[in-house]
Amino acid sequence: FAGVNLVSENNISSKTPWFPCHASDLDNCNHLMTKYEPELDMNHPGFADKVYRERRKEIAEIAFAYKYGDPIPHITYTETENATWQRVFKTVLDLMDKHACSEYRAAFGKLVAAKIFVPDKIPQLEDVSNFLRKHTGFTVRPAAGLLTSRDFLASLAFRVFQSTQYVRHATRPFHTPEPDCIHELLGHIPLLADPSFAQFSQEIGLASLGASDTEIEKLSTVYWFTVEFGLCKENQELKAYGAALLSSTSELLHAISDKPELRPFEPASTAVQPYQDQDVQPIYYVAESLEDAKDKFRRWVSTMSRPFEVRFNPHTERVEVLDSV
Ligand code: NLE
Ligand code: FE2
Repeated sequence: FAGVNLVSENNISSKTPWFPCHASDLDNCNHLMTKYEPELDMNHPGFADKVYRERRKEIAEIAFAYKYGDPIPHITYTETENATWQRVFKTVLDLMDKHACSEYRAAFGKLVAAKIFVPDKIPQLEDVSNFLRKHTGFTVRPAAGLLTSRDFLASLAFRVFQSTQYVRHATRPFHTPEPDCIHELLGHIPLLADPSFAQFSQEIGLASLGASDTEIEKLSTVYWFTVEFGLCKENQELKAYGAALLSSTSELLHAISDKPELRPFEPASTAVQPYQDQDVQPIYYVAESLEDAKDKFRRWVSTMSRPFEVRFNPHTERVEVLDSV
């Protein structure tokens, strides 16, 4: 970092949106998007299910009460919830050998070996967090639901993954438009244990700190088409690395069918592609490899207009702001 100076916070323009500077500031990054709340969305399978809605509330309370440094509270999942996990877990096991990228398969194997991934019981976030910490320094904190992009991306800068803890409705095990812990666990956790992918995730997060609303929109769109729905090549074959593909049997099968349009991943054009989040995607972006996605992302992000740079100091868990001359 020769030639770059640490600048005081006063040097950040007053127009720069607030952003967390220490991992404990993530206590303030828990703003929710309300569009999927089972209480408010008539199409939600839990809308007419009072027991489900009560359960969601109970689990959301845990996330709202959570503070930096707390152990993640243990949840005693019901038989129904564990059964839903089991149904999805089995289909993922069946499909991953053929359709998941090698990094995912390797990490998945480690989670099984550590007895964190077992067929009949939903893993506890605290165990998952300790597992990730050992592999990549990522940790988990509980989130009450779908967070705003700004809050969600900011946490990645600190190698913190905000994870929901509730379970999708039992009547729709193979696809849900909203995140739930089955999606986080089977979709995101394996690749967050991969060092190179963890780095990629953190870099998206670092780029988001203090970014304008327009840039946040672009970053979250890139996140959407890579971390959530990305496909990549492996020996000329198409493989899934996106979490929303790996956690949804229906969407994975759709993605590898001849129905969707496949385009090469190019951050500049991918970042402005509109998308919907209600149903399976009509378009997917294909990277040459995970490394290639990361390299392309890096090159593109360096063209963003933010007048300062940031770096994460893992010893203090603090983001340092640097003047970029
Ligand atoms: N569609 C995914 C699933 O069913 O697991 C969740 C997507 C969350 C963005
Ligand atoms: Fe996700």
